[in-house]
Amino acid sequence: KTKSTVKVPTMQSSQGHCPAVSPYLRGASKLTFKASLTLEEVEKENPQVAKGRYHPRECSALQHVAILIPHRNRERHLLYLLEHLHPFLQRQQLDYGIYVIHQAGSTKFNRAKLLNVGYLEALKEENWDCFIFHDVDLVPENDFNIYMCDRQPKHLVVGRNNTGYRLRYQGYFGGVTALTREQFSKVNGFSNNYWGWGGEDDDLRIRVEMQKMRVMRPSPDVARYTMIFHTRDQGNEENGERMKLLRQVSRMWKTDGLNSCSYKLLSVEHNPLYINITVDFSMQP
Ligand code: UD2
Ligand code: MN
Repeated sequence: KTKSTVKVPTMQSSQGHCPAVSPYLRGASKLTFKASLTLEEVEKENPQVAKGRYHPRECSALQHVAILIPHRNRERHLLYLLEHLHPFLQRQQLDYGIYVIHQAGSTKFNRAKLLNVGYLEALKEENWDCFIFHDVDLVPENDFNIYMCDRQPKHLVVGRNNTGYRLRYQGYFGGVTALTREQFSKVNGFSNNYWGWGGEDDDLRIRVEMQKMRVMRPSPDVARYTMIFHTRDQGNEENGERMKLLRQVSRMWKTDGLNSCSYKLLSVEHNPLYINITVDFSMQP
């Protein structure tokens, strides 16, 4: 008689670190966005996520990653992003938390400042290694686009569906970026002065380059996103000051950023699938 052998899953040791490449990755996936989707359904599909957080049980994650999503009035997009991002991050075996930073009121939207708030508030809960700054409407198409930080700041959106999957321009740094806690603090975070649409992503790239860091990108065949269709939001009109601001970065970066980010914190709520931070900027100059 043959002895039965128990197959030990070598890549899932109970104590050690997770492997460099997760065994659960699938590659390109076809994304669908069901019109009738509800938050309850997404919660049911993610029973292992609690209070916006997850960690793999089978190994200890290589990085602790905070996903920061600036938000106002894009509930539908947020739902689709949560639906796709949770299983995506779990397949990557990450220890992660998803933070949605919500700007209250109707004053001009300030994406960059919201992301600074997200960084500062998330660090009060946990000493995250890595931060992913993530538009609410961009859904990653390939799970080999790894949501971990690297030795250099990383730009994860090489291409998206509505721009033919090509890099928009050389220095493009918008959409989704990954910086370590140290990289982001070294550049003093984002500028707080970009109200309305545009420029804040270029400002961050200039800060990164001034610190002699270099933007890196995953290969174009994996760094692909679907942007859920939208028009320009009310309250996020094009920022006419942005060219002027972009000429002043070298003069401003040290005093405008994380160290000058003032805001009124209205609430921090731990929902099942994300941590919701609501802030009021209306008192700010
Ligand atoms: C581009 C960049 C984005 C940012 C922006 C200029 C890409 C893929 N993205 O996005 O990173 O640099 O230009 O500011 O190139 N938002 C709300 N509610 C609003 C307005 C904005 O939630 O009322 C958030 C949301 O997360 C959204 C993000 O801000 O994804 C960027 O705004 P957008 O999607 O209107 O701008 P878009 O697509 O031109
Ligand atoms: Mn968009």
